[in-house]
Amino acid sequence: MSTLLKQAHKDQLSKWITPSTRHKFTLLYKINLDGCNAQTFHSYCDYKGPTVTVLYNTDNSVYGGYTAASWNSNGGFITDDQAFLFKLEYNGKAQPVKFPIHTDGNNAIYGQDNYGPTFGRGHDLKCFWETVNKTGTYFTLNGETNVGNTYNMKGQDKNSVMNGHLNVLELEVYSVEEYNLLVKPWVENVDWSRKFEKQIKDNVASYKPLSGLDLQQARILLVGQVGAGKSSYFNTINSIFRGHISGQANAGSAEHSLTTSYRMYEIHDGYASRTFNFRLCDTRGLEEDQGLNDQDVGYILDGHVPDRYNFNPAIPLSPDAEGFVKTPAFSDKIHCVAFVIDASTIDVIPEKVWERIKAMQPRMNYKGIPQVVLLTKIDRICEDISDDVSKVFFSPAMKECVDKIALMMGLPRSHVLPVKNYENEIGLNQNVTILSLLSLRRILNFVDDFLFNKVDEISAGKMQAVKISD
Ligand SMILES: Nc1nc2c(ncn2[C@@H]2O[C@H](COP(=O)(O)OP(=O)(O)OP(=O)(O)O)[C@@H](O)[C@H]2O)c(=O)[nH]1
Ligand SMILES: [Mg+2]
Repeated sequence: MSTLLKQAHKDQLSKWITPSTRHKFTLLYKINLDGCNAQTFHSYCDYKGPTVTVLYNTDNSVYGGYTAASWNSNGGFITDDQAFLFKLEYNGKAQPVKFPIHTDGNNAIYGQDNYGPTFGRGHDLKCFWETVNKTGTYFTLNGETNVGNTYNMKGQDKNSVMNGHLNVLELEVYSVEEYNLLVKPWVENVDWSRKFEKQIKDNVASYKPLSGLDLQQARILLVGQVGAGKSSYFNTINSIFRGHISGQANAGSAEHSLTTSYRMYEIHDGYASRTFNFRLCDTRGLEEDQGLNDQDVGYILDGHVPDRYNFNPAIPLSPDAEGFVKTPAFSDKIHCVAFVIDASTIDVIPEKVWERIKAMQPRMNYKGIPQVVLLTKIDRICEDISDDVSKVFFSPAMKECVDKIALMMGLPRSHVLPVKNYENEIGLNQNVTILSLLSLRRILNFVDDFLFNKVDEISAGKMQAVKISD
C-alpha cells in the first residue's frame, strides 16, 4: 500500500503553508490502513502540531484542509488564522486553489473524539464521524460539505471542489514540519562532477571478482516488494552503460508483480559484446499472500534457479522443476543481496511483507551473504532531491529514512544506499548516474568482502585438512 500524496502536491502545499520554506510531510493516518474511525484518527493525530488532511475521491479529485493548530478531542472549536481548505486536482487534472480562512481564524477546526477531521463552523468540511466501513473499493463518508461558512471559497462550491459527494478512495493525514537542508552532508567525499562520474563508471566497468574462486561474474540479487523498483534499478544501470535511457526490463505499476520470471541480467559495455563481471538478478516482487517466498529465495541464493525461470504462485519451486540446477557451482550462487525498498512507502509497507523480508535474513546471515538496502524513489520523499539528486546527503528527510530502515533491517547505516532510478527521464542525468553508480560500487565492495571471507574459509579448510593428515 502506498501513500497517495504526490511530490507535486507537497510542493504546492508547501508554497501555500509558508512560501520559500521547505516542509516535510509525514503520514500519520490513512483510512485504508488504519480504518475510518474518529477515535483512531484522534489517537494518531491529536497534539501533533500542523497537519494536512487530504481526500482522494472517486472522480479523481484531490482536496482537503490544512491547520497549523494541533487536533484534540476536547469537544470545541480551535482558532487558527493560518488554516485553509484547498483543492489540488479536479477530475484528474491539476487545479490548485487555496481557500483561506476568514481573517479572525475563529472556528478553524473542531476537535471532538467522535468526529474525524472537521474544518469550519457549520461545517465547511466534516470528513466523517464515528466509523465508516468501506463499501467495495471506496468509503461513502458520512460527513458534511457546507463550504463557504468559515473559509473563503473564492466563488467555488462543493460541486467544483468535491464533485458534490464524499465518496473517497482514500483519506490521509500528514504532519507538516518545516525543515532546512543540512549545512554539512551526512555522507562526505561525494563529488558530483563529470570527472567523478567517469572515474566511478570506469571503476565499476573494470570490476573483477577476487581470483582463486573460479568466479567470472558476481551475482547480485534484487529482492523486494512489488513495485519497489527492482527492474528499474537494472534499467538504470543498463542505461548508464548503454549511453541512453533503456527499458530492457519490463518496469511499471501493476497490482501483482510485473516481473514474473527470474532474470540474471548482464550489462554490456555500450553496444560491445563485452559484458561486465557482475550480473543483476531480478526477481518477482514480494506480496502479502503471494510472490517470492523464503524457500524460493533459499534456492536462488544457492544457485539452483535457472535464468528465465517462471515463478508460478500456484506451483512452488522444487528440485523437479524444469532447469533446476541440481549441483550449483560457487559461481551460480548469490554473492550479495540487495533488498529494494521504496523510500516513499516505508510507513505503509504491509506487516506481512515486512515479515517475509525479515524471514529471509537469517538464511543470508547464516551463509554470510552481505545484505544492503537499495532505497528507491527518494525523489518522492524530499522536494530538494526531486529537484536535484545531488542534495541527497544534505536532506534531513533522507537521513531520517536511512536511519529508520537501518534499524528495521538490523543493518549498519552504511549498508542503506539511496538511489533514484531513471523512470520518467528521456535522457541521462549526471547526478542520477553518479548516485546509482555509488550504490553499485558499494555493492561490489560488499561482494569482495564476501569473497575474501570465502578465500579465508577455503584456506582455513586446507590448513585443517593438512593438520588432520599430519
Ligand atoms: N519516482 C520514482 N519512480 C520510480 C523509481 N524507481 C522505480 N520507479 C517507478 O516505480 C514503478 C515500479 O518499478 P519497477 O521497477 O517495475 O518495480 P519492481 O520492483 O520491478 O516491481 P515488480 O516487478 O512488479 O515486483 C515504475 O513505474 C517505475 O517507473 C524511482 O527511483 N523514482
Ligand atoms: Mg520488476
